[in-house]
Amino acid sequence: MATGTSTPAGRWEAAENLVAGLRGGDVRALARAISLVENDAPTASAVLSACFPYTGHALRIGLTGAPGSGKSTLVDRLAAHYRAQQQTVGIVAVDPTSPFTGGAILGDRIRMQGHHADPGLYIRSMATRGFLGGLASTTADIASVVEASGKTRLLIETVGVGQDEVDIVRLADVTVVVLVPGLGDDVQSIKAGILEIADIFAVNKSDREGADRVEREIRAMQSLGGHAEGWVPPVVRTVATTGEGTAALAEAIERGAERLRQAGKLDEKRTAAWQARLVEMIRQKLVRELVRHRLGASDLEAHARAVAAREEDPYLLVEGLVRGLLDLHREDGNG
Ligand SMILES: Nc1nc2c(ncn2[C@@H]2O[C@H](COP(=O)(O)OP(=O)(O)OP(=O)(O)O)[C@@H](O)[C@H]2O)c(=O)[nH]1
Ligand SMILES: [Mg+2]
Repeated sequence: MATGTSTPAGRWEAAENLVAGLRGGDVRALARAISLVENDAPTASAVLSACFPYTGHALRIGLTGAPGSGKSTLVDRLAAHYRAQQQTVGIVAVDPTSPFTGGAILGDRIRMQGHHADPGLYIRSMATRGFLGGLASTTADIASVVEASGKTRLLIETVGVGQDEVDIVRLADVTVVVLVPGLGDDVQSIKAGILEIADIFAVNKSDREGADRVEREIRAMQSLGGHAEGWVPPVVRTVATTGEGTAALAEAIERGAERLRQAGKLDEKRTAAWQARLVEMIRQKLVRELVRHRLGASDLEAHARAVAAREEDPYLLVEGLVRGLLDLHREDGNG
C-alpha cells in the first residue's frame, strides 16, 4: 500500500490494494477509501472503479425527515432488525450544515460505541459543511464503497431540508419519509417535494399525542392523488426509542422493494439515478480539467471580477474556455 500514487499505474495499484483490504473485512481500509472519495483525492476515481464490480446488489434505503424527527434512532432500529436477519448493514448519515449538526454527530458517535464490535455493521457520517457541490453524487459514491465491503442493506440518512437532500434520497431504491406529531409540523406545511419522493411514511414518535392526526393528513393528501405507478405509500407508525413498529417498517420496505422489482421499476429508478449521476460526474470532470489546464482558482476570481464590472462577457468566456479545453485534447491526440 506504500505504492506511489503520483502515476496512474501507482494509483491503480494503491486502489486495488485498498479495495482488496476492505473486501477482506479491513475496517481501516474501508474508512481510508471513504476518506479518499470524500476528499476527492487523486486516487478517488480508481478506488471507485475498483469498488464498482462489487456494487449494485444491496438494497439502498433512504430516510429523510425534519431535524430531530428520530431518523438516527430509527436507522439504528432498522439496522438491528436487519442484523438479526443475518443481513449486513452500512449506514451513511449526511450531516447537514445546520445548527442541529452538533447533536447529530454526537448521536452518531454514541451509536458507534454500541455497535463497534459488530463487523457486519458499518456507520459513517458525512460532513457537508463547506462541501462544494455534487453532494448527492458523493453520497452515492460513498454508499458504493460501503457496499463493496460486502453490505447487503444500505441505510442513507439525511435531513429533509433542501434540494441537495432530496437529490440524495432520489438515489435510494426505497425512500422513507419520517414525520412526527406535535411539532406544529402539519403535513400541509411540508414541502411538496418531500411528499412526492416518499415510498413509505413513518410516523415516528407515535407515543406522543397527534399521531392519528398526522396519519389522517397523509391519507387526505394521498386522496388528492399524485404518487405515480399506482403505489399508495403505506403509513407505518413507529416509536424508535422502544423499537415499536420497526418490524412493520422493515416489512413495508421489503414490500416496496419487491413491488419495484416485479414491475421492472427498480432498474428504471436506478437508470434515472445513474443519469443524474453521470451528468454530475461529467460536470465535475470538466470543471476539474478546466482548472488544471486552463484556469487556476485565482484566474477564476479575476474573471469573476471582470464580469461583475461588466468588462468581460461571461458567455463568450465560458465558450472560449470549453473550446480551448477541447482543442487541447485534440492536440494531445485524444480527440
Ligand atoms: N418520544 C420519542 N422520542 C423519540 C423517538 N424517536 C426518537 N426520539 C428522540 O428524539 C431525539 C432525536 O432523535 P434522533 O434519532 O437523533 O433524530 P434525527 O432525526 O436523527 O436528528 P438529526 O439527525 O439531528 O436531524 C432523541 O432524543 C431521541 O431519543 C420516539 O419514537 N419517541
Ligand atoms: Mg440523525
